[in-house]
Amino acid sequence: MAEKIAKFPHGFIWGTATAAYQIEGAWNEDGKGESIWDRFCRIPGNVQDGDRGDIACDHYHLYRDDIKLMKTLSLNVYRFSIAWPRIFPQGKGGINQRGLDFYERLVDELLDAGIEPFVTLYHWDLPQALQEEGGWANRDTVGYFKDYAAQVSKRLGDRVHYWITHNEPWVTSFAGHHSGILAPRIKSLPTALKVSHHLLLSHGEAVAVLRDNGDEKTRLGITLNLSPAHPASESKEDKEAATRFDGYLNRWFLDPIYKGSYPEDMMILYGDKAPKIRAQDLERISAKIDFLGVNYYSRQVIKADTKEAFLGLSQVKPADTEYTEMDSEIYPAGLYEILKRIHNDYDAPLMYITENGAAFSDKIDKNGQVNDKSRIKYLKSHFLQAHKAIEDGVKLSGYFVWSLMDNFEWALGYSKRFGLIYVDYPTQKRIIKASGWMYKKVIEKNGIEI
Ligand code: GCO
Repeated sequence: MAEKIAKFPHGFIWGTATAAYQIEGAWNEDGKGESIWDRFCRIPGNVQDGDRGDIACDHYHLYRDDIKLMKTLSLNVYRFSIAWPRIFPQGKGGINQRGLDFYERLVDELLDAGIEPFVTLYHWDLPQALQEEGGWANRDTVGYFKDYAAQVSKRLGDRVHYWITHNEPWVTSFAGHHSGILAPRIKSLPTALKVSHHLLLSHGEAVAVLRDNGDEKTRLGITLNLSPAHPASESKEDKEAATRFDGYLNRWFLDPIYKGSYPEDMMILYGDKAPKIRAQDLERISAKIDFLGVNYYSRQVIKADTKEAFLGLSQVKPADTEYTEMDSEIYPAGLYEILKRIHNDYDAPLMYITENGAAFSDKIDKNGQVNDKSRIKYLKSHFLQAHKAIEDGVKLSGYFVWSLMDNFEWALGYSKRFGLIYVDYPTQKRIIKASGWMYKKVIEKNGIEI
């Protein structure tokens, strides 16, 4: 029987994503300053098993070998982040050229391998010195971020064409400053909301400066973590609760960027805790961008819950379905749904899936291989939903799997493995998993066998 292939459009790009703190290690080398994650990990109880990113995948030293592996996987593109404290150890003031040198070597090596770099400027590792001055809750940080974006793009802008200002500002805001499960471990709703506004503002400011330092090839965007919010039942209460959750997670970020306004229902709900917005802020935030990065992992099922004080809702775990090691529901149709919804509600922007992937308890078998069947199934089912979205008119131009290799999963330390490549941390040996070999085939065919 002839195999059937779901073909992607010509020019569709395939890659993987990582983040500096999760893979680089070399936490205090070559003049790097301390980040809020270096600090957070040193406080007992913050990270599972007391793990920290001091060494991580030692990518800072092994990047050449890692790029060889990317070549083996036939990647077209590679998304990575720059550690702000490598460039400005104190967050502002004196530049550390050795930090910029590292990223220049990385970019040049990627380009030599024929791999296009996608650079994220902020993937959560704020210089600790800026945190001492209030971090993202301090409006001055917006200006420091702009200076950082200016210096990095001055050095790399002739070779890097794709820039992502922020990774998942919802996580920085709410997981960092409301639930406080991530750095800098603050637990205050007004602070979290203020942080979200400053992050968005810094995005707009960075877009302006990246545009100035760029050329006609420059493409700018932001990455948001988005999920459809489904009501747990048909009841009016559950439906309204799902709408609130959608406002909290999705619209709070999408609306200011694409419509130049915060969602009114959420402004009313947050009341006097809502951020203070100055004239022109929203105009800056909604500066024209070239693409939206979508990180998709799962959907959220929501029910009304009057006992819950913040949004009056709680999350429901559907039964009779599969879950990843992160305990997140495997729900590929949600990817199609969120892409289609953005397409319809936000004027059909060009999009990339900048993260999608799953953690499973991978084991090396007796032949030294990692046969991660669950990940293969997870990825293929999501690729097919992306394919369907494109067929239905969504402007999706590329796909980045999270992640290139197993790495430091934030507060869960090294306990969760997301990679297409297995990392044996004590030896830093890498093994391409079966999912990596599957992905290589997908890339080479620009399509998926069905
Ligand atoms: C994310 C984070 C990644 C995580 C991944 C898996 O952007 O959520 O960017 O750093 O490791 O999502 O949880």
